[in-house]
Amino acid sequence: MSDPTASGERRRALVTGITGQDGSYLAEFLLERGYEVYGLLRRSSSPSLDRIEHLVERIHFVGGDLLDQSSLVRAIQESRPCEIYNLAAQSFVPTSFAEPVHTAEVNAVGVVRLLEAMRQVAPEARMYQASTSEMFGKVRTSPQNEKTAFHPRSPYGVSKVYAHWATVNHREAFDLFTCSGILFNHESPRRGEEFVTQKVARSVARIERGLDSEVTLGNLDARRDWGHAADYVRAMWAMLQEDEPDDFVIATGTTRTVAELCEVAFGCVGRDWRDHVRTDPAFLRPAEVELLVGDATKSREVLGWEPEISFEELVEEMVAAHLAALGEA
Ligand code: NAP
Ligand code: F7E
Repeated sequence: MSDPTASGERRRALVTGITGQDGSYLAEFLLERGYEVYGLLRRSSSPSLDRIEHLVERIHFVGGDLLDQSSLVRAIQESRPCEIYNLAAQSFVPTSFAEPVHTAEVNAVGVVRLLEAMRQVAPEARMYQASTSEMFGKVRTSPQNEKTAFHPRSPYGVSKVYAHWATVNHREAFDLFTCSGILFNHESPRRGEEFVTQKVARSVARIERGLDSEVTLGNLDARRDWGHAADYVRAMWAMLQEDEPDDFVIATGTTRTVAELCEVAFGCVGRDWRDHVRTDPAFLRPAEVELLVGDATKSREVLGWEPEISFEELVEEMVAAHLAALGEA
């Protein structure tokens, strides 16, 4: 395949998972930098373009699915990317317990399909793989960095460990420029409704507007290192601009419990979270990740990456977005 930038064309990026939270922020980021953005769109009875509604005119969509090898080959042939960002996944941990085989097909084997398509069609391209702090699972040491051993605690975590090592192995075996970004939890007003930050933010707004009186959660003691998706997509791009491919942890270095998240979120509207939060064992997981806190020293030193949005600003933005969507009281 010819080098698309050789003739002075705009740089091209292929983004899988473009309809998801990170895909929408990454598409904005790449478009701002003058990239021609191609988004892989899988067939569905009604495409979920809500998060990229404001960008659809500026994105080239190519059909494809991580479950289908030939569609990935065609998507790369059509888009001729310099950079491939693999953000597509079955990303909800509880669903991975209910659908472990589907999760493995998409998140693990799907990545091998994409790596092989890249090797066949665009071996000179650079690829980013969306790895996760869930790979650390039952953590061996804290904080977790690129050298911390993996011990995943869900079919989701297991699938991502496979994909991580497939990414490393294709780099070592076939000399491909493939990077694995080990990102800790990152959220935004575009976060899926089922994740705990969005569930809490939405409930705070509904309670404030008198539409609900309480929210039911699972484990309030679990600790997460929560950052903002807009900060984290900058790191994805930065990894692919380095001279050599490598793996990087992206995290804020601070950790909070789900209870602390509730305290900050209900505090945004001057309420005491203990008046509105109840728990139900139905939301507990068969195996839990109790503590995550990342050490992003390498990213700071090599990529010059730092998060800019604080946890409090993030939660406030999420609650404000729900309040605005519900309208004035
Ligand atoms: P998300 O909002 O759940 O988006 C997932 C995306 O994957 C959607 O665009 C979805 O498309 C697409 N997808 C699902 N199955 C697919 C398939 N078979 N073929 C093609 N596309 C498929 O996830 P996110 O929060 O943006 O996360 C992006 C990536 O980072 C994921 O790989 C996730 O596992 C990983 N990650 C996320 C976090 C986090 O805290 N957000 C942290 C670490 C790693 P549809 O619209 O068609 O469903
Ligand atoms: O759970 C606890 C739950 O579902 C966070 C994905 O993006 O980040 C995400 O995975 C914590 C867990 O995210 C409820 O038990 C309590 O300890 O928001 P979550 P996650 O499982 O950490 C990683 C990095 C990814 O890679 C994933 O793709 O909150 N929790 N009560 C609850 N969680 C949910 N969802 N709902 C509750 O009611």
